[in-house]
Amino acid sequence: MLAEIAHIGADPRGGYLRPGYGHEDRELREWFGAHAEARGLEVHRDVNGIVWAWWRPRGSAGPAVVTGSHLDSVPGGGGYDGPLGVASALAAVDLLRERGVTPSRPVALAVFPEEEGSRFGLACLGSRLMAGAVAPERALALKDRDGTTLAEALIRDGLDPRHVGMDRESLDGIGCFVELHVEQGRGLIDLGHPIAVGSSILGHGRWRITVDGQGNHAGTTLMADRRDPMVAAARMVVAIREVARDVPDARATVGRIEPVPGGTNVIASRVSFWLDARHPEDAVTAALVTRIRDSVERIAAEEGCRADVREESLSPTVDFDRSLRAELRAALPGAPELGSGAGHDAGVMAGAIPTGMLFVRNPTGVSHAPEELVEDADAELDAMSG
Ligand code: HGY
Ligand code: MN
Ligand code: MN
Ligand code: MN
Repeated sequence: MLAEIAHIGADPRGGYLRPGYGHEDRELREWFGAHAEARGLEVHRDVNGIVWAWWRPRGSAGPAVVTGSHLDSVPGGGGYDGPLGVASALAAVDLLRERGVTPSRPVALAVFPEEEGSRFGLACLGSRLMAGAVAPERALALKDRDGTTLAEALIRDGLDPRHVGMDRESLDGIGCFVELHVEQGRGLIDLGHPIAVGSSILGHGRWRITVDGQGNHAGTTLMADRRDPMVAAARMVVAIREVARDVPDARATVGRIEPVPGGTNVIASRVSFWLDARHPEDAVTAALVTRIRDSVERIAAEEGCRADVREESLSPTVDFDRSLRAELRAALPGAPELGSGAGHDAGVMAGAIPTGMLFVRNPTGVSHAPEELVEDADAELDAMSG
């Protein structure tokens, strides 16, 4: 199934470029919809842009069992982060039918939009809207790099921005949500097992750091006369690494930096960059960011620049539902438990309904990069059941 979408949103630099609510997204949703309809599932897209495919066997009743993931990617992302969970959800329906199992509960497959937050800057945008984890008016005002607001993107995508938001009725109809996802680290390589039950998700946040200096001419401005925000930002990025390196288990990343105006012979007037900081304990993340703020302000002053640090999102560490974890472990004898350093829609849904995760071994241990991999043998159910 994944080979069928391998051509969609290929990033010329390698990997994939599949921003949420964009045309690649639409192609991917159509792929999912066709597979779901071919299985007789009832497909619809809700007010938040989440695509649902329902299997309501005759006689089924009660809160639904939901599984699924996302299809959007980070820039240069791998082919499994998201799509593996969606393809596995479809394969799970096939397997139940092959084994003649008719679920006593309604079953739904879900595809959440803009999980990576690569377009509008807020991760898990679709699931946050559904779970009421972001105020609709704040979400609708989010802008992409072209200045398009989410509201405009929704309209272009055939959705009505006035209806986005917490979907209490849908949440009340769901008994549990389980997301299967490629493991994005080395945990299962080191444990020597094909699959793990998710135990938790690392708390994580994003901050935008804006450094203002004096734009000027590269040739006429002596070094002593410069207030160069690019130099200040570069020093800040190194300082961030130094601060995070001496806090055990902390992770701090700057993967995106944008100088303005960005001319080769121009000293920048402004440099923006984004901090992604994470730690198992939310208080430690907060302390880490405080130390980073202090370094940023000190360096800005030393470089004759001004800096602004603005929180864009903050998600607490999430522990998955204990009884669901026990059920998943029982279904997969011998499977270890693993915490996730990566965020997922399941991390947001866990705030609203009983939620769990399954992670499938990634033999490269690399993710958010083209090398991300899953071997078929590890993704087959019999491998999973040990
Ligand atoms: O950023 C994350 O951890 C996730 O892949 N969105
Ligand atoms: Mn993902
Ligand atoms: Mn991801
Ligand atoms: Mn000139």
